[in-house]
Amino acid sequence: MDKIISSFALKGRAISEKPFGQGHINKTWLVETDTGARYILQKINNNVFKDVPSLMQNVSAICSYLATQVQDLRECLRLVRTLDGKDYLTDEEGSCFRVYEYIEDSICLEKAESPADFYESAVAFGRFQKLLGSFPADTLHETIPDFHHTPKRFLNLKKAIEEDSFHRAESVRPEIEFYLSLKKEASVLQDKRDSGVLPLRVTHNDTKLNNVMFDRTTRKALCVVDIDTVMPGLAAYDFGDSIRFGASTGAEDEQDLSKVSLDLELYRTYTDGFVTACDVLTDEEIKSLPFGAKLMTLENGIRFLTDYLEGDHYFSIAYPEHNLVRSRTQLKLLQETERKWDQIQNIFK
Ligand code: GN1
Ligand code: MG
Repeated sequence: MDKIISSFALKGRAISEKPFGQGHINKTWLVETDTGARYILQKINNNVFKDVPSLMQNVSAICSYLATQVQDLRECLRLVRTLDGKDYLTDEEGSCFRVYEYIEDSICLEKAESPADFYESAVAFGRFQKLLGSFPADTLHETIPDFHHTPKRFLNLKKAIEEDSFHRAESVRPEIEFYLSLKKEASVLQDKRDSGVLPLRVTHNDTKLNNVMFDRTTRKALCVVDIDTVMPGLAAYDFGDSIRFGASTGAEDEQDLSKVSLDLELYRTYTDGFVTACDVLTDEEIKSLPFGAKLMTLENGIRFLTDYLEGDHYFSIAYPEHNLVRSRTQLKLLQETERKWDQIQNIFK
């Protein structure tokens, strides 16, 4: 680890590194040096991101672009280059590492502690999407092809059920039946995307609350992080994934499903913040937002269940049934969405 850290152009010599954050894909550490400077070191998951050079071209271009748009440097991610001027380092085993400057005096939330926190995150993601409206989209690589192609996510689930390599399908029949019963919903946004009814934008695609850094003192959202999946997509994906994660009253991996429901006050608050900050959305896009929330919940539920059936090779897990637990919270949120659908529609009137 020391050899890796010392290959980057840090201010001072690294004296500590601690695991940081709750991401399910990359490994992340907070590094401190003897000058007091702090950094985020990440090992990029190249099982998920198959083409790291392209990924890092995107990341570097987006960081440079955003740096020209913000007032305060704490409002964008800043890559620290290696001593020989590269955006990332590849070690002898082929693992890839990158370093960002740590955003000082910031905090990361797993759960909104007040509607104001959630509003702030909505403004941050809405602003991010609006700003990237003038980013040259054709220069972006598709870091994970078909990332939000929900019909393909369904096909993956079916394949995992048929192969059943870990003999888990029988024990999760009710979950499988539930998700398969929603198959007809999977193509709704994809069809509108393919036909051009919904415009393609440069979107973040992974808009969990814990992918926003807040100022510790003012609680204002400072900076959107985890930009590995910035790609052309639909506004409804970004809106939807935030609702899925942040408007739930329970954690994504809450085991007690009685604690998991959809908080409509938070839902309304996020909608206000997002639509206000991203004031370029068409009427058709605004109409698509609540369905986006349903679809992102469905898609993540399917992905967690698929990963469980395939032996947990994609998302990090802390215990054997972790992915199954995650797929059950999404299932509960989908039931809640169904039950509250009319009230949700009222938010958009
Ligand atoms: C992953 O890396 P992280 O934890 O921010 C995943 C998202 C899922 C999310 C579920 C590249 O996000 O798509 O919605 O877990 N990222 C990737 O919590 O697959
Ligand atoms: Mg993350």
